[in-house]
Amino acid sequence: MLYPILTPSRFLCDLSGIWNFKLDKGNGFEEKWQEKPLKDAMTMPVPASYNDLKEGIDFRDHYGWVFYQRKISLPSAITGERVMLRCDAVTHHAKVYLDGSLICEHKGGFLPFETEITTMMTEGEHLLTIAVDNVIDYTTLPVGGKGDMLGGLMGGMGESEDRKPQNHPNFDFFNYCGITRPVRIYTTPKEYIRDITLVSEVEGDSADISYYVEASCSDSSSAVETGHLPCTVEVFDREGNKVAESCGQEGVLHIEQVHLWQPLNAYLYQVKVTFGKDEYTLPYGVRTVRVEGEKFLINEKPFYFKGYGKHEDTFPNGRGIHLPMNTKDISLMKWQGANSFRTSHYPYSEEMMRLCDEEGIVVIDETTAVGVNLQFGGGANFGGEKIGTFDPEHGVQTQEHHKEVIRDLISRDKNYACVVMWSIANEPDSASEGAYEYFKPLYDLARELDKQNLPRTLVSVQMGEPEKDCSAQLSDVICLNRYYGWYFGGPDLVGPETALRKELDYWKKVGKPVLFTEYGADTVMGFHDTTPVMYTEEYQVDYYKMNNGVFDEYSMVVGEQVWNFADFATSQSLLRVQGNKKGIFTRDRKPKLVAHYFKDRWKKIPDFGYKE
Ligand code: BDP
Repeated sequence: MLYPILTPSRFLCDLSGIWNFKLDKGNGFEEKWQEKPLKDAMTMPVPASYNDLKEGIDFRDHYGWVFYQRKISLPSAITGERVMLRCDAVTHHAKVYLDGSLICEHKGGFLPFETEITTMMTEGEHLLTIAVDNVIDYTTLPVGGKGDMLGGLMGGMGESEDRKPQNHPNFDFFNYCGITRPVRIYTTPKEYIRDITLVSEVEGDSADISYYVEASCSDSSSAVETGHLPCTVEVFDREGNKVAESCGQEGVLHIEQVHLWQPLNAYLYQVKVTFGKDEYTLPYGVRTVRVEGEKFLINEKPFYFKGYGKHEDTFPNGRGIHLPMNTKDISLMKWQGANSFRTSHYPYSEEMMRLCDEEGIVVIDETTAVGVNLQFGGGANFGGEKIGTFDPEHGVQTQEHHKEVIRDLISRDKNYACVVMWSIANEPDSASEGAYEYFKPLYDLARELDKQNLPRTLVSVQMGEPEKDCSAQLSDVICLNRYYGWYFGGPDLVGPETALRKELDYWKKVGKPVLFTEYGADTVMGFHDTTPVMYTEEYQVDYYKMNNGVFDEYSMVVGEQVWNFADFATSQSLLRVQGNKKGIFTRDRKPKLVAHYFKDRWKKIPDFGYKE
């Protein structure tokens, strides 16, 4: 799916601003709120998560639907064009109405969807309503549990009769929701470019970019393929010189003396596609990625990942897009010598992906599959009874939706040079019965859809026995979330060090690259002690020194992504002090002691060839 941009053939209008808003306590659809202006509405900015924007726990933890509404109209200058309404992310489930009629529905809170509104946008004003549901359960991604994820014995008590219905995230981040990314109207000519796919091969100092342009007519629901209009593709370098050109909807663009997109040294070409009257320009970096033995190769050189697991999490935006913070985060990463992050635990905004392409930040792109693991909360997710995550009757029912998410993610992000690996899931129950059968088709699907054949992984949880983890068979890179010295063994660091070595001895035999995608210790900024006790800034430093020391002993460890870049909001629990405090930076991006330790370490570790 193409990112919406303004071009000589495309008009673009951003509907960001203050909308009308109302919480639905259960009667919204019955009273048909979508048909008329909302009564007693409150104001609400779009885009943003709504939860932290008004006061009171009932507002913050609202369960179910909310309604957003505004009027829209179009300038007569665009009459005759195809008009699209695009929502970049609505968390988690959206029903979109125009003048009271349902025009589209979408499940999943972190990927874009769009619908054509050409014929409905007649002269004058129209009422746009977006109803948004935040309910998560065993059919959604992320997964909602039936008990408290961190609560252990509390699991299963969540549904007691005297509690009103509420979400029980089976994951450790606040269930922020609403219209979290821009809503836009854009136009195209009637015959238009539907999608562009680019795949690079590099040979010596030249590159061949294979391209595929999908184009279609808009006036039929069957979207007829059109081969009759002229299609040209031109590539321009940074200075605006044309360096390659081709005709037809499919072909190869040859670039001599190619400038490669490199981590922390990005180079983007502009690929301009013209199809009939339609024109679209895509920034594009040429680079190659592959795994060979224990190595992760970018442009054929062994890369070492230094960086983070992150969140889209700021105050008071919640998960709402925050362009200045994205820029600041990348600046802080560069200050420290970091080169990469994982989009834990959902796809990030397209604006962030484009920024990473520009800035040369390497990205592991993760789906929304977090919480596919019913062993959390002591496994007591079903009225106190343990059930298998993939139990056909009582387990998660997410596989079909998971496929949709993989399809939409790859369709959205396939052309970004910054994306070097697909993460199919975070901490699923991948060592349990049924896991292989659940995941094998998902890995196959990713391979089939991604013409670049990027490596695929799943990020594995410490609870499972490594020997049984299906990621050993399925993943191209072994990604480990490990908490030796925190959840496992802390405050002792000696026993956990031995245990970590023992586990790495096992992975060494598997013969694939190993990447630490999470390790960390909660640390409250300002807590200090001469004896480094848990939660102090000193303990966090010692914890990382121990772990990093072990990583350095193993040649197959190709990177360290710390958990987490910054402190972040999550559900309340006895283990969380006003949020998860594993940040290397605080939520407002002030460095903890350990940020300086990592700066020192990462500045000394080269991006390429660290363990040679
Ligand atoms: C891992 C999860 C991550 C949590 C982290 C933690 O992948 O989302 O926030 O642990 O406990 O299990 O801090």
